[in-house]
Parts: sequence; structure tokens; C-alpha cells
Amino acid sequence: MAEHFPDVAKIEYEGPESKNPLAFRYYNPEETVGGKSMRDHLRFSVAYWHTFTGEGVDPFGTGTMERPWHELSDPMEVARARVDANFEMLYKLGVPFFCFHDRDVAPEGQNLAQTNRNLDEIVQRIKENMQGSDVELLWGTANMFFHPRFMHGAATTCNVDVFAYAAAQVKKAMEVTKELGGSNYVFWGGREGYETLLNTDMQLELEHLAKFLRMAVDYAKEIGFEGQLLIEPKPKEPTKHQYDYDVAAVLGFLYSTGLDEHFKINVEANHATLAGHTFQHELQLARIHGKLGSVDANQGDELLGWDTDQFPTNLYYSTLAMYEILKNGGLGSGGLNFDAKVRRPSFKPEDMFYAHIAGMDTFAKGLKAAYALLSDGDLESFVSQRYSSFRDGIGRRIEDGSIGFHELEEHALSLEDGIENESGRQEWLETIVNQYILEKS
Ligand code: XLS
Ligand code: NI
Ligand code: NI
Repeated sequence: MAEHFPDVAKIEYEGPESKNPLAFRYYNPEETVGGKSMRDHLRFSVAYWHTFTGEGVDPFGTGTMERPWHELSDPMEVARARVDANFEMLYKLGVPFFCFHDRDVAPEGQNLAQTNRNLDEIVQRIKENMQGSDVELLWGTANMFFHPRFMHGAATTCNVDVFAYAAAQVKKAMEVTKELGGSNYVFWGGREGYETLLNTDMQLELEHLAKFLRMAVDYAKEIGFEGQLLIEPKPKEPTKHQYDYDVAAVLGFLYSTGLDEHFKINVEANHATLAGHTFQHELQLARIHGKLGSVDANQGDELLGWDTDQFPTNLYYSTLAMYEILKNGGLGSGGLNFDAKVRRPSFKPEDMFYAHIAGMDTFAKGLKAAYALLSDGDLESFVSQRYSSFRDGIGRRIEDGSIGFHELEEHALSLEDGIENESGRQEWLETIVNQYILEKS
């Protein structure tokens, strides 16, 4: 098979002194951190849509990307070439997983039956490429946002034909994910929301969303798909308001509909930023509810109000993200999926490699800093000490649930010398984090 990236050899770990742009400085897959290899901690994944389907289009201009399959014109030929390029890139980067939407890998046909046939053909090619490689499918999903039919939503549309079409699409995407041995299946509702409440029955739409997800749970069971189902929150874009706004909104939805036992959450860094939260906040909120399933590892631009989906290069964020992931005991069947695209002017094929290397090195360094921080316990012991007043006396009784307002009032009235607080020491703690990033990773 012809190489798509002949100028790129297998990327090796060369260490922090290397000046080779096609080498890892920090990501050394075999190196162990706390007895587990970096490969197993980080479970990196390439996002097919950004890397192989994306063309660098933005609202003000057409594509800029220079890609090996551009000499081909037949959409199925292009689709086949992309599959082969994906596997070549995964091998060269040593990335063990990839993720895709149904429509990223195969083009739509004249009708749903033809579209499904296109998908089947490409899935066979993916399967052939997977055999004899170590690559696995992290998750599959259905693209129910691009085509005009989804203008009013998919599971939350006002048009029953579209609801049925969306169901058929998820049904097929789940079958394909199962066939490829996918570890998870993702629901990201790009059009599950509204543009204006003037034409929207929010209650009905939320009920439909719950019904749709219930049918998906039933179908997964029916076909024996054992992967984890994941919901990916995002507050807005493309719609003005998306129902899966953030981790808190998704948790509320899951618990109120009784769907909680079937789903975990796929937390994306840039979606956290758009929701006005830090990445760490979203990861922690999911984690403390036992719902942290997987991560879309990218970063946003804090000065821009949209999903820029940049490759993660911020060490501070990768460190605090890995801190949460380590506290979660890892990601289980999830992984760190680079839901990220190269900038529009980074249009050369080698930029795809530079970008993934940057992200992988950033998370490798973050992993080491976070591991050291967690095992030395500097932050943990500070936090534990900060709440120590709840460990005995009246505090203990609050924890036990053995007292109420009467006893607390009595306690408050007895505080004749006033109340003493301790410093939260934020700046000192930030220095500690910096120290771990700079010196202990
Ligand atoms: C878009 C989402 C999307 C999901 C998969 O903002 O991040 O790419 O990850 O549908
Ligand atoms: Ni995403
Ligand atoms: Ni996104």
C-alpha cells in the first residue's frame, strides 16, 4: 500500500534535549509512572473528523489543508484513502486509539440505504486495517448535526421523520461501533437545543431526548454492545443553547430521568471553557459522581467565545487534568481523545504530526507532574487539614447526621470569643503546582 506520509518516519522518544520536530521529548510510551506505562495511563486517541475529514474551512474561507487524498475525486476513493492514512498515522505516532462519526469515514449516498452501504464498505476496510495492528476503536458516534435535515435537532426535533432518521442513524452507528470492537459510544448533541424559546417546547424536547436515549440503551443491550455509553456536554455552538450544557446539567438530566446507571460523561476541555468552567472543574464534578468516563483533550482560546478545538499545549491544564484522572483511578475504558484541529494556516501534512506530538508531550509532562503532586500529597494534605474542624466534636456530629439546627445554634451561642478562620493560601498552593511542573515532571 502506498504511503501517504512518506516524509515522516515512526516517531521515537528522543528526550527533552531533542531538536527534532518529529520526535517526542516527554512522551515515552514504555516509561512507567507509578508502575504503569505512559501508554496505559494516557490512552491517546486521534479524532478522525478533525484530522482526516477537516479541511480548514471557517465561516470566512474555504479549506486550506494540503492532504494526500486531494488528487482523488470520487468520494468513496477519498474515504478509502483516508482510512489508510489514519492507520499509517496511528502507527507512526504510536497512538493506540481513534474515534469517528459515521459520516466522517464514509459519504452520504442518495438515501439512507445507500449511505449505510457506503458505511459498511468503509467499515470493512477499517476492520482490515485493524487486523494486524494494535489499534483499537475508542468510540464511535453518529453525526446528527451537519446535514440540513437536522436544522431543528435530531432527538429533540419537532419533526417525527427526523427523529426516526436519527434513531436509524444511531442504531447503525452502534452496530458498526460494536463490529469494530469499540470501547465506548458517544452522544454529543450539537443540535439538541434551541435557537429561540418562542418556537420551542422545552419540556417535550427534553422528554424526547430521554426517550431517545432509553431506546439507545435498549438497543445496545439487544445487540450485546457492552461498551460504555457516554454523553458529551457542551453549552452552545452550533445551537444558542444546548441541553447537555455542562457536567452539572447532564448529571441533573441523568438522575431525573433514571438514565444515570447507563451513562458516563465524556468531558471536553474546550466545552468546559465555553460553559464558563475550568477543565478541572468539569473533570472533578464528573469524577466525584463516579461519572468520569472519557476525555476530549483539546484546549480553547480564552479570548474567543467559540470551540476553537486547539491541540492541548498548556502544561498547567494538562497537569490539573491528569491530577483528576489519577484521582479517578484512570479513565477505565475511556481515553484522551485529541478532539483538536491544526490551525488553518498549519496546512502541511507534517503539521498533523507536530500537533499530535505537542499534545502527547504536554499530557506526558502533565501526567508526571500530577503523579508527583498526588503521591507527595502536598495539595491533598492541605485540603484535608482545611476541613479538619469537621473531624471531631460538633463537626463530627454534622458528618454523622446526628444533630440539627438546635444543637448548632447552641454551639454558635457558645462562641463567646468569636470565630477564627485560617488562610486559604491560594498563592502558596499555585507556587507548589508550578514547582511540580517545573521541577518534578
Ligand atoms: C463538537 C464535539 C464533537 C464530539 C463528537 O464540539 O466536540 O466533536 O466530540 O461528536
Ligand atoms: Ni468533542
Ligand atoms: Ni468540541
